[in-house]
Amino acid sequence: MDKLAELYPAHLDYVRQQYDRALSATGYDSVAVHGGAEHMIFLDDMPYPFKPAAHFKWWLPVNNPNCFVAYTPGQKPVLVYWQPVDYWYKPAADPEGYWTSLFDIRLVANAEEAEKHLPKKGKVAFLGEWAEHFGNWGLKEANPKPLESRLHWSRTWKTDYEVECIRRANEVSVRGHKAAEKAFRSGASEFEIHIAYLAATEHNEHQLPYGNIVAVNQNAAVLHYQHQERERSKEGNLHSFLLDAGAVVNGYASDITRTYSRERDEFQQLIDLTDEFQQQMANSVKPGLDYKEFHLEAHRHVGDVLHKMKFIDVDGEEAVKRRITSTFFPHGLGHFLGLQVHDVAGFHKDESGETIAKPEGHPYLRLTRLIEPRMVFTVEPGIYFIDSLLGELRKSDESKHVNWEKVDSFRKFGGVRIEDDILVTETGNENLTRPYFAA
Ligand SMILES: [Mn+2]
Repeated sequence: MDKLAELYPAHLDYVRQQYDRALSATGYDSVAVHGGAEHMIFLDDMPYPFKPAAHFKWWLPVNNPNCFVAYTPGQKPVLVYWQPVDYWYKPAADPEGYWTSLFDIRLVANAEEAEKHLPKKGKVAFLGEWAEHFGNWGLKEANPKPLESRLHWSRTWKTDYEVECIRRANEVSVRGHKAAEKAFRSGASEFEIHIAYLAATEHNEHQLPYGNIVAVNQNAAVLHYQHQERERSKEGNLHSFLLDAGAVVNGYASDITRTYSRERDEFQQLIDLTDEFQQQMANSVKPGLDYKEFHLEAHRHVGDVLHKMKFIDVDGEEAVKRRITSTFFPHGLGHFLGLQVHDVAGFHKDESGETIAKPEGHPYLRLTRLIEPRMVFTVEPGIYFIDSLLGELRKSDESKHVNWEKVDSFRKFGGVRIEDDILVTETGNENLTRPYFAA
């Protein structure tokens, strides 16, 4: 039997238990979880790519619009499965797979037919993207905050099934990363590299967990660089390549970044030093760690690398104190990963949804919690040469600590980021990404 088939029943049990607890704590008798609907482009007759809602994907791997999971504690969950009669588009195939026997499946031919399969008695909560006609169906309690924050809180701890999905998403994604590196080394354009990645991962663009960041040379200084240049760099003008790209397996994402230098030059040295402390940090992950501290530790490493490579004349500790490292490392060290690339509950203090504040001066950190087994998050430090941020540093009192000639000579490389996906175990961690690069 496939491992996912083996693991799925326990996952569904966990999801059901979490719903049982959350519904009873918030006073609901049942819930209708909507997977979402297609959205039409303004004044056009075609939809945007459909993305199922995370609430829905947590239950089962169905990627089909207008579906519902209807659940009443104590009863078998109902899947309302949309299967229209249509000769313009190919309707969804019959439900198939290891999860089908665990649902009471009702096929419906149009969205409205779904109504009669949704819970009617007692207090019914609705989770998902609201549409006006749901009001006519008698639904009204849309996305109540207390229920939502409890369910988000529960998604903190990944089941074995979820971990296996993320692991497989890593395996697929690394295939793409390897193909992309090869394309870069052969002088391909950003667009050609992007196509090589899609082919190797067998993903359509709309199936990616996020838009690929395919950044050659100084484009790597744009943190979420969103274009793909069609033109190749002229020989001698090709310096560096940063790829931040993931994959999706059964709704679960991977999120991986690698950086390459064309030559064995000083930029390669910067990559090596970043990779060294990234691995050291990733290997040190264990329960009890405070991710806020972990983020600040990364800043000290960034400072040490900048000092070692003589970009600055103060050591790591001092560079953090003077906030110099924030110019070179202006994003958070990482974030939760799961059904969403930036998964929910990164700031939760408890199930009520109260939050843990970010450290002062670090507004972009997305994870502030104490680390526990079964969490999955990224560790992704970076060092960049971003014109606008360097401009501010240059005008500041700290400018005197910077070797500007050296900094200027690195602008053409853009920057480096190394990102792995880490599972926290009882005693330490499992790196979900590295083994596939080694294979
Ligand atoms: Mn990331």
